[in-house]
This record gives sequence, structure tokens and C-alpha cells, in this order.
Amino acid sequence: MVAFAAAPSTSQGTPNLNKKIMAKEIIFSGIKPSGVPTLGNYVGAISKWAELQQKYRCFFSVVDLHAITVSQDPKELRYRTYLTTAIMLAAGIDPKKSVIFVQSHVPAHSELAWLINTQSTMGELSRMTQFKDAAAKTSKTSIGAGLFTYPTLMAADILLYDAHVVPVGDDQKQHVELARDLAQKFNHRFGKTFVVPKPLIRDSGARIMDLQNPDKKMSKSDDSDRGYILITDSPDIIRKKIMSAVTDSGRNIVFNKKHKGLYNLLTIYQVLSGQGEKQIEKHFLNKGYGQFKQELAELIIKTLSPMQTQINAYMKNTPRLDKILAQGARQANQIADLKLKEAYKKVGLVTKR
Ligand code: AQP
Repeated sequence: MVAFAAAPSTSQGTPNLNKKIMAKEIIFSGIKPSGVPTLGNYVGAISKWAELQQKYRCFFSVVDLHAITVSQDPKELRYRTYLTTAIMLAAGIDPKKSVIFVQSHVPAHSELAWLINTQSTMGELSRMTQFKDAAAKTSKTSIGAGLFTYPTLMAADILLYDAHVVPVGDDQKQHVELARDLAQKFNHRFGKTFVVPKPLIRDSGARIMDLQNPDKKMSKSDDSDRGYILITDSPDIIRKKIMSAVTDSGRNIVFNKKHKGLYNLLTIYQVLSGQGEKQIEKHFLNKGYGQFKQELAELIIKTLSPMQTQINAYMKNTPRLDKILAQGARQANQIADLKLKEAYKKVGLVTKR
């Protein structure tokens, strides 16, 4: 687990939070309903969120406005927004402890994103690796404008809540760093307004790789379903995907970054079992890849099965999900509106009385 000290607040905070809540440092994180969440999303982000809510004041969002930066089927998007919410709840995120909401239910996200857009440069946004990767796959003229400005929306997500800490997988680190830079730039120009956030990246499991191509990250919207494990995958499918995961022709089950496929599988084993590297290597001494993969598959099933039972129960009761999301949106709107108003005032907009 990563040890960290959150950055001190550089803003006066939000008046409507009570004292007990204000005593806690604040966390914001989100997940796109751009596909069914994968084991990578679970290991790199969601599993950590449940732990963090014991110590921090947490805001967790299903960031649907980010999802539509690439083409989505409307019916699928609606379904996955509920499913992602159900997964977060089944993973232990508790609406009594954390604010859980859908991004589009809080209009201040889009509004602050616009304001931040006006303070950002094409150069800053062009340097983002995710954009460069997307641009490399297509021509500059056909790439969506939303994909280009995605990081300013993400900055707005974080800055609205005075978040000190943003727990993310390794792939999102650069975007959090940009949010940091943009907050500092805004504060410098207009006076202290935003808390300067810090990324929180776990030591192990921050980047779970594709099972078929360990050179690329496991992603929920990947074209092939063989490279990822979905949180909703059945035991049979999990066994099949793990048994056919790419490894090299070696024999020893040891943590060696050069053996990327095996290293990735061992990392998943390590995070889910909570064991150390040496303990795992000892356990698999003189055992073959086949046995290791079987045990890993069973460990994944053991982790996901109880969650799947809960996910199914939530999905059969979407009015309950609506109620949880409505409560989260009320809490989030209350805080976000105040911060938006503060930022509007700072740049000289006449705010509504
Ligand atoms: N492979 C991964 N390993 C560890 N962490 C990961 N995350 C994503 N993939 C991995 C982390 O999960 C959180 C939610 O991610 P997201 O849905 O907001 O966006 P993403 O990073 O773009 O995730 P995907 O699965 O790759 O989605 P698509 O395919 O739609 O682009 C983040 O904290 C992320 O770092």
C-alpha cells in the first residue's frame, strides 16, 4: 500500500460541510461507464476506494460525461451507468460514508470544465499521453474535441470538491498532475480558490495488463474480450481467460518484470491474496505455470463471486440505485455549486443572487 501525506488545503474549503467531515481530508475519484468494469479497474482503483472511505471524506462518481467522449450506444450507456454504480456498492462503497453520484447529475462539473478550458492551452492538452495515443490511431481532424478536452473536465471533477487526494490507476496519473498544474495556475492568477490535489497510486497493481498482450493495459472497451476479465465474468469464463493468458516458456514462478505476462498474473495474485512476493514465490516453488494459473483463477472467482451476487441484487432493484444516486447528487450539488460560484466570482463573472 502506498504511504502518503496529503497536500495541505490551499482554499478555505466549503462552508456547508459539518466540522467532523471537514476534519477529514477529501478524496475524489471516478470511473467511466464506457464498458463493464474490469479486474484492472477493480485492482487499480475500486478495491482501494472502499478502504479509503474509512479515513477520508470521499466522493466517488460514475463519470458518464467522460464516457461520451467516445461513441456510446445510448441503451448500453444507461445500463452500464447502473451496473457501474452496483459494482461500486458491491465493492464496499457505502453511501452512508461516501458521496456516490453520477457526474451528469451535477451540472457544475460541465460548467467548471468550461471555465478551466478557458484557462488551459492547446499545448498543455496536446501533451497528454492518452490523447497522443488516441491521435496516433486516427487523424487529428477526426479525433473528438471531447477527447481532447477530457483532462479539463477531469480537473473540474477533482477541484470542485477541494480534493486533496485522487486515487487512480497509473494511466490517469498524468491527468491528475495536469489538474494540479491548472489549479496552481488559477490560484496564482485569481487568488487561492482550489486545493492543489495529489495522485495516489498503489505500489502494486496500478497497471494491470492485457492478458493476451502484456505490453498494453487491460481496458474495458478493448475490441477483444480475451484480454480482460470483467467483474461480471462467470467462473467458467474466468478460468478460460486465465488459462489462455499469455506467458513465456519459462518454468519458475518468480516476480521478474522481464517476463511481462507472468509478472502481470503474479501481480493480480499478490493484490487479491494480500501476500508478499517472497511468500508467493515460496508457495509456487517447484509448481508449474498450469497449477499457478488454476490457483489464480480460483482466487479471482473467490473475490468476484460474492460481489456478483450483490451486483445482481442491486440490478434487480434499480429504483434503489436511483435513490442512492439522488441522495449522492444532492450532497454533491450542494458542495459543487458553492465552489463553482467562488470560481465564477474570482474570474469576474456576475453570479446569480
Ligand atoms: N488496467 C488497469 N490497471 C489498473 N488500474 C486501471 N484503471 C483503468 N484500467 C486499469 C483505473 O480504473 C479507474 C477507472 O478508470 P476509467 O474507467 O475512468 O478510465 P480508464 O483508465 O480509461 O479505464 P479503461 O478500463 O481503460 O476504460 P476505457 O477502455 O473506456 O478507456 C482509474 O483510476 C484508472 O486509472
